[in-house]
Amino acid sequence: MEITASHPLALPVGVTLDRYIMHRQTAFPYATGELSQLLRDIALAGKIIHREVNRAGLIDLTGGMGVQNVQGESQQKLDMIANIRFSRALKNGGEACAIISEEDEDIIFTGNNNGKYVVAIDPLDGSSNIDVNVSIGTIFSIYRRITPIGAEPSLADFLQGGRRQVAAGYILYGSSTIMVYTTGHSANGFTYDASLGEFILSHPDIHSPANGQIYSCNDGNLESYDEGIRDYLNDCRQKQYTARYIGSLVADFHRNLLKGGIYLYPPTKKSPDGKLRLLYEAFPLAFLAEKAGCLATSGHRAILDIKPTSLHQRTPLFIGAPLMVENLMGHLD
Ligand code: AFP
Repeated sequence: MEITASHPLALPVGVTLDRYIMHRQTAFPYATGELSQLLRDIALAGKIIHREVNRAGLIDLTGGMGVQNVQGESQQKLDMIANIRFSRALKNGGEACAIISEEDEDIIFTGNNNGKYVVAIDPLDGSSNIDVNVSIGTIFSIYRRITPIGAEPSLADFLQGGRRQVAAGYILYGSSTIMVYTTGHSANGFTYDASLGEFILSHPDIHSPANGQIYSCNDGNLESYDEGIRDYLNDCRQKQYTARYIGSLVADFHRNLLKGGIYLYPPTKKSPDGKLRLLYEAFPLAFLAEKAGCLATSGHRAILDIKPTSLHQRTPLFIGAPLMVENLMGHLD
């Protein structure tokens, strides 16, 4: 067989996440490399979760723990494992002085009081999909601490507001595993090549379409949505848009980001403040979304303009293609 220059075997492997992070760091002369290392720690934990998710059915990792997390949701075995993996990676790394997680009520102090950063994380989102081989994800958000280095970090470090994030992103464990993140400039995606053990740059400088034809929401909640939302959804149906809802925020968001669409989780009777968490779901995705040309709103204000008041605060979330979000806003009071 002749291997030509354009044959897949002859093509370069591409840029690894490590190399990309290092390259980006050199663009900032005063960068110390700590944020870069923190991102690498997150990627490493992501590789481990990729492994656990892929063999979950083989080693009794599916199913619930028989307990509820701080959100009152039933905790899955993989939820707990992902939480341990990420906490351990961040503690061992040394760059993060504190973490908050969907799975823990209080701030987790890493013991690294000289660390410059705090991390808010949803270690495994969409966990009700684990047992049925449907895509799930990790969402993370990073802030530079505002408490003095060396002191014990505090709640204030986490309640700075979404626009103060220095990096945010997600890892989607889907038909392939992909890490998408931004440090406030472009949004870039790295697909995991398990045979090499590397994330490889596959989606450079993501720009989402300005408009789209996909809408994603839990239709079963329709009766409990406000009239404006129902109106908008009716409009989508009349235009014969495509309805797609996985029930894993990361997966729904990622598809819409690439193809053009809107994700909606409005207030419902059961969750009048919305279901999703501001600090480790809405903020990081909104930060990333804005870098990729999308919009994110609670229906009242841009998600990134919400002033956070507590660690596990919830918010309604409407996020996606700017023209679709603007059209939705036109239906709200
Ligand atoms: P779980 O982690 O409990 O499955 O929740 C997932 C999630 O936070 C988000 O990923 C989904 O988009 C949303 O909840 C689904 O909620 P509904 O089941 O109420 O539609």
